[in-house]
Amino acid sequence: MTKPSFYITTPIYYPSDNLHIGHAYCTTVADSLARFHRAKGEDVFFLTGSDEHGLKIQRKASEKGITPIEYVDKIIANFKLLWKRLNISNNDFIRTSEARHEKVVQDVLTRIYEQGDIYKKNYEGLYCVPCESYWLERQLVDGKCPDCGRPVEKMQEESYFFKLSKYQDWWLQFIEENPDFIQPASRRNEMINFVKQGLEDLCITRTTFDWGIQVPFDKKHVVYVWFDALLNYLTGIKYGTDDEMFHKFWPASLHLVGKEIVRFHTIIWPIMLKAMGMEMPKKVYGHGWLVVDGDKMSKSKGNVIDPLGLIDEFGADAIRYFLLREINLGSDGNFSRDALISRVNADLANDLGNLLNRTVSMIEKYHGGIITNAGVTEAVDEDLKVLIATTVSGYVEAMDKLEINKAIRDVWALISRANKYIDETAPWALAKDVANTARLQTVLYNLADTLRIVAILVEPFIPTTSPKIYTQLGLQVPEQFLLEDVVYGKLANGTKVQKGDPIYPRIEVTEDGATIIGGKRYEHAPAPVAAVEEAKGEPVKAVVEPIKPEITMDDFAKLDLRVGTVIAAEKVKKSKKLLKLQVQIGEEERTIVSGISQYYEAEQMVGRNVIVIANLAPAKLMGIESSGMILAASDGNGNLVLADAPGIASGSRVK
Ligand code: ME8
Repeated sequence: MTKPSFYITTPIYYPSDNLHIGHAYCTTVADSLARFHRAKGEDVFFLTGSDEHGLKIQRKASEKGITPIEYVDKIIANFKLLWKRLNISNNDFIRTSEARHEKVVQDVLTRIYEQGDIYKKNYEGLYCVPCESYWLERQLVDGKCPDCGRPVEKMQEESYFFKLSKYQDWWLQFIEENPDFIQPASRRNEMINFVKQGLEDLCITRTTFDWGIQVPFDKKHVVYVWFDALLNYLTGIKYGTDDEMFHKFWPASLHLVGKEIVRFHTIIWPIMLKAMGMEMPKKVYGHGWLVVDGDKMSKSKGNVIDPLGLIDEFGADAIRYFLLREINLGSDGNFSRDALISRVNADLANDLGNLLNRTVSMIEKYHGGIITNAGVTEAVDEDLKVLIATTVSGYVEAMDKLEINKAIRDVWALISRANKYIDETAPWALAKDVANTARLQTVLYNLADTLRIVAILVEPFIPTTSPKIYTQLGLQVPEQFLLEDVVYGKLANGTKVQKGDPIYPRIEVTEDGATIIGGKRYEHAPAPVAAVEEAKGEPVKAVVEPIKPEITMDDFAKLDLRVGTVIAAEKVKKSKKLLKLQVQIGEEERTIVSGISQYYEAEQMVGRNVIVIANLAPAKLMGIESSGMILAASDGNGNLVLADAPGIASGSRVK
């Protein structure tokens, strides 16, 4: 029998900057759904990637004096690092700059052009560069882009247009016949109202810049970034090159996107597919936005949260759990450190962590670690077993409806019930009389089997925790956790538990705001890297230190500042702060140890140009001789950003 297939996608993110917690949220949601469908035994394809073309990226790269591909390569290395650290199980990562994608875009464009749905005309319009969108005067809000509120620019070009208007009636009928296509329902109504106002044909080529895919029938033009980007969903499953794979996964089961890009995915994308004669995706879900401490994330406010810093401090599962548990998928949600810490302590350390710890400890203490189902049951056991069965069915139903936090709440109700079962059955009292041995064995079996079931159910949310639970229960970790195993009684008699460390140490918060987790102290929230990147234009508020006493030009001239290129980097063992860098300065290569490890990953450093004090006397740090120092700006709030000189030859003097 062929397995059902499930194809899920995230938006492909712009590599104009590092990703923040909002992007991590969307990808974590998609990952939990992909994992859930794998646990159902389905054949899953989970795609994410990067949307690399367009004027915005071209301008960012030229500001830095590097080519667009050099610019995006670096940022995409960070995307991939983030997904790895967050345990995202995507099956592929599509980059729109790849040849496989260029071919799909050019083929599709040619096909739609040849059938007469694309035409050329002169166009003058108001363009929003950050959104890569043209607007009509009447669509502007206070003269600004209605999507992002930023100023628009007048642009004039000869362009090709895609006949969206021709498909307006078809679209309205399609939406009427497929009421579940756009979710949640509120977004569906918004889209219907938008289309009813009249669809304009879409300008799908540009001549004012060249960072894009060339239009095959008119080489002066590049393809509009959204027309290019949406097609990633076809390239990712080998459209045009592997029919078997393509037909296995198309139509997509779910395009998960943020609410601001529902329009592109539910109007433009279906019409592109219709023009190509293709089947429609089954569902587009527009999730809500994450705000931070009640405030919209913004680089000027300096409240853009870097997920890598959070993962360093709290671990990936804690962040995933918080995002999935705390936020209703269709609504906006709030991120706050305090709420994160309370959630982790209450749900993961207390409820789940203690249940495992108590159960395994008692099995060791009373039965030498051996789990036995002695079959001496009482009424209270029935209660637990019924709850297991109803939890599982409620969980599956909630996950199928994308009510992820409801599914999590259901599992935690089972965990709480199991903790209560310990109090009700009082194993420590049973242990006092050998006549109760069989009953005690049964009680502890029920607890261990509940934990086995919980481990399978939580895997989509906290995937590194489930193997830890299995290992402590003495079970072999399967390659794939399967929902068919979430039935009571599958835990084999004679299994021997292996007590381990607490799966979630409690997070202590000190008076000065530091956290202590598993004996390690974290001074402050790690720097919001994404904020720092852009803070070059809009400074974050700094703690200003007094200026040092005056020096002369001669004093300054003693410093030899050079551009160096980092050619290798690694963390210094046993140090939280230090990275060991190999830096090329002209012909010379030297080792520099730098205290930037809380702000930059070793992988992010390689290939980066830094500014080095080249004539500083060598010093030993953690036993390593460091020859020079690299310059960085630090504001005393825990933000640190390296001074750099992209595109300048190594060895160049800095004056
Ligand atoms: O729009 N809260 O890319 P993008 C929750 N390249 N989610 C957020 C968020 C927040 N504060 N901020 C961003 C693009 N997101 C296009 C997509 S797809 C063919 C092309 C998430 O880098 C959310 O999912 O601007 C949103 O839709 C997406 O990131 C936008 O990412």
